[in-house]
Amino acid sequence: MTSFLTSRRLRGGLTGVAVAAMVLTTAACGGTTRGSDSGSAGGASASASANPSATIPAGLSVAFLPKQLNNPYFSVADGGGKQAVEQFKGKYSEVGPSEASASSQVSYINTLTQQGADVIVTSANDPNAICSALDQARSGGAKVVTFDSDTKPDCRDVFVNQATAEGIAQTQVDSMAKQIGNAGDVAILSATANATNQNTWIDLMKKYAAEKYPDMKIVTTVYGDDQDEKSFQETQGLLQSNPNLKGIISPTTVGIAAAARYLSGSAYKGKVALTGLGTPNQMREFVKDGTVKEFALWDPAKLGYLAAYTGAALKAGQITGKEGEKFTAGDLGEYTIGKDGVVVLGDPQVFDAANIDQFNF
Ligand code: RAM
Repeated sequence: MTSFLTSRRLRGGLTGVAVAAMVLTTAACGGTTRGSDSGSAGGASASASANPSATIPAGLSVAFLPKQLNNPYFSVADGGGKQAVEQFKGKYSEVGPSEASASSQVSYINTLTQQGADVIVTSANDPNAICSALDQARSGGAKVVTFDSDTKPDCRDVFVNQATAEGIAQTQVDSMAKQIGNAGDVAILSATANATNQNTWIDLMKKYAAEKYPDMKIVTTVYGDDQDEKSFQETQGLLQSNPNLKGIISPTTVGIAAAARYLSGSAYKGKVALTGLGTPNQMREFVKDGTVKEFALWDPAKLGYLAAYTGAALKAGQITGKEGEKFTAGDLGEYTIGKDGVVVLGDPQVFDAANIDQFNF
């Protein structure tokens, strides 16, 4: 099977050597927790593996439970998980709600517990709302990995973070500052009001902007609930009620795509800056038509892939979730558990007109 490391990112007529070199480069940039580069995942250096030689048993059932189905970001992320589960010969499934509301995931967790799932990989819509359901799943023997958006740390075994929260926040604020000359009113268009990841990034963006760019003011935050139409309307509302707005930061793939669509068909196109977190495939047309200069993300498929391998390593007894433990995540190589049971995938990637066509997700 062709690895997504080569099939998704590295296209065109590259030689085997070039591909190998680029994969190594990608790995070096992407794995802040790999090998001797303990990076920002907590800086653990001691090897404390539970039983690193334990093998992943065939037939592990691994269920992905995203914030919501019908979000292209999670389709790609869960697809990466599926690829990993097929590699280690497990049984993959994906279940989830159609809306990303706080308690919408509870009934799915309860069903997975009844079915005896070995591993549950979930992006939490709320830090607390699914905790008692996850406790029951874990009492029944399931290992719980959060990815993308965490619960409270004691509700899961490991959180697979896409990048450090600080890195994600700073990338977006720096991008906006650069585009508006470090000054002016900026609004945030978020996803749901309870989402752990969104709220962590928003807090850090506000702090970082206040310290680094005192003339740039984050004046308001609105919520599109990761629904396309609501996000579109919230963008329209922001522009109407904030006539001096210089820019919008949308740290959600659904929000930024809807905001870009609104801006591109309005008089604000090219006048109000938009940045945040988006998928290249959803944002390509808006970069090409000049609505958006740059935005960021990580490879969601790699995030899902790493999360699946993390769950398998937990269930196999290779790791327990303690800082310093190491495990191998298939084609992505070795990772180390950092502080508070967090594994970090890598650095965010910035996309612009010069590089966007190199990415297909
Ligand atoms: C949306 C979701 C997800 C977030 C991405 C960037 O798809 O809110 O949780 O990580 O955007």
